[in-house]
Amino acid sequence: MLSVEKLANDVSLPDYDRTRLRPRILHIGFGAFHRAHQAVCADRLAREQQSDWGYIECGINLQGNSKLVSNLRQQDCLYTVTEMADSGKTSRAIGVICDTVDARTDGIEAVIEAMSQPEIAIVSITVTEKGYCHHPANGQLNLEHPVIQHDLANPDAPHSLPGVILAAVKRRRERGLPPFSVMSCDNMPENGHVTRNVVVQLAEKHDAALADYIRHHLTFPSTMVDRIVPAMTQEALDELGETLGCYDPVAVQCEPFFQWVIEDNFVNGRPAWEKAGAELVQDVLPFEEMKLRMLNGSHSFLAYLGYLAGYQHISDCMADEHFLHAARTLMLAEQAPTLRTQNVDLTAYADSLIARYQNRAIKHRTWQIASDGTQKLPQRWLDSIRWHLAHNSRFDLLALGVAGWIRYVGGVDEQGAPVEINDPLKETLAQRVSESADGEARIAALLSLQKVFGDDLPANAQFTACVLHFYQLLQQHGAKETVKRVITSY
Ligand code: NAI
Ligand code: CS2
Repeated sequence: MLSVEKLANDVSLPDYDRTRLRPRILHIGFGAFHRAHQAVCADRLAREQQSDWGYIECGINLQGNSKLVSNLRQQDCLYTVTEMADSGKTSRAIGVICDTVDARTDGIEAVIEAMSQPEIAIVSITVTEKGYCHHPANGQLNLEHPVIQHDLANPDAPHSLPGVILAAVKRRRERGLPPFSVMSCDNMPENGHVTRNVVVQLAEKHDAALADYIRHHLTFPSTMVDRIVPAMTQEALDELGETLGCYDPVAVQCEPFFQWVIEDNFVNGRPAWEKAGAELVQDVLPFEEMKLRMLNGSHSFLAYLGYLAGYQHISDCMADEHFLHAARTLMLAEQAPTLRTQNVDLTAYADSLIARYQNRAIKHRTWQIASDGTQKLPQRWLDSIRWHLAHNSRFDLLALGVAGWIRYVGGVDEQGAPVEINDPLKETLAQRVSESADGEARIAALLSLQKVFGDDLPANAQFTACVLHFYQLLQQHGAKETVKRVITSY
């Protein structure tokens, strides 16, 4: 456990009076990313601007484990963040967490009650794309989702993110408390709109007046978030313990880079995030699209092709000149032209992304990024492919990415070993794979996943032929050689 007395001298400690903090933001999803991103920003504000904005950390995932939150409680809500550069590490202890509440240990009622405290002005979220229970292809609430079905039957004891938010809004309204702003920090385009959609659509099923209240009184600012924060492993925690001076089970490691662009649309106040490195803007969409397509799009390409090629980490992919060249070409030739972003030097942006991927101190597993592909592909690749089809331009690398994903979810790697697929549609994927012969039939079976590819892409002969072509190259030559051939003849 972390103990301040044992921490090494070079770990920077919160130098502010933690008792002054007010729990005004409730954050849902105490994952690695939140710990290294939004919480660090709030900690900087408390240190440098005497901000009193503190966090209540909240877990609602009944399938997850509550170990992190219980560990955090045992160490006085303190934990460390270590920035990893090739040139060295910098660690700081984060002190902005005032309290925690977890549905698994405290019950969902305690969660709703915490969200209904008068002081809560913002509910922020990092629950991964799948936590929103929406159709990734169109952003609408998935009413057939088992947790949504549960919440429709049990609105006062919900299990889903939209259900929990709705129950809290209802209670606050009944008590005459001011509404809060709901801020998604997950990697989705127009993440605020997606969140608003799922909450309002669920509300409509119960109570039209409540849905109307949400439309008029709550805001759902969108954000673009960026910092590479790999999942911690036991090995990384043990190693880090040596540097920190004591073992911190809640510790995270991240790259030095930090970016946060926030739509300035809050109903009940907000911290002065702009004083700690964030940008407050009117329209986040151009920033989100740029990041999702250039960064996340190339990440997913490297994840599937890199995994198949035997590269464990993104930095290993970067040591292969053909993978590096393919990632940069994907960004600049196939993603950049599709963007609405203005006044940004996209070549410089691409080069900065490659430099970040080359950071060998960050062990970002291709397998981790490959997870939840059905939730990620639409915004990372498929909208760009639609753009190219409409503009009659080239999308070879995007199609190679789709072919790589199909090989990956086929469940067997190039050495014949099983691939551990992590995806909310894992059963559906496995069924389609087992019921189709490898090759054209497999491609058709997977592309017909309407929730991911829509109706248009599987019906487009140019798209399916392109994916088939690259799939066959992967079958014949393997991922390493295919990427080399495709990029050398590009
Ligand atoms: P993580 O796995 O460490 O944490 C995910 C959190 O979401 C956990 O607290 C988990 O309990 C909760 N969760 C998962 N499924 C849920 C569900 N169905 N309902 C409610 N809660 C659920 O992942 P991490 O690294 O914190 O990333 C989370 C998200 O943050 C990503 O999916 C992405 O959208 C965003 N992000 C992550 C970055 C990174 O480098 N790790 C960078 C930029 C954005
Ligand atoms: C990654 C992202 O896991 C993934 O899918 O592409 O988490 C990526 O590391 C972040 O978006 C960087 O900000």
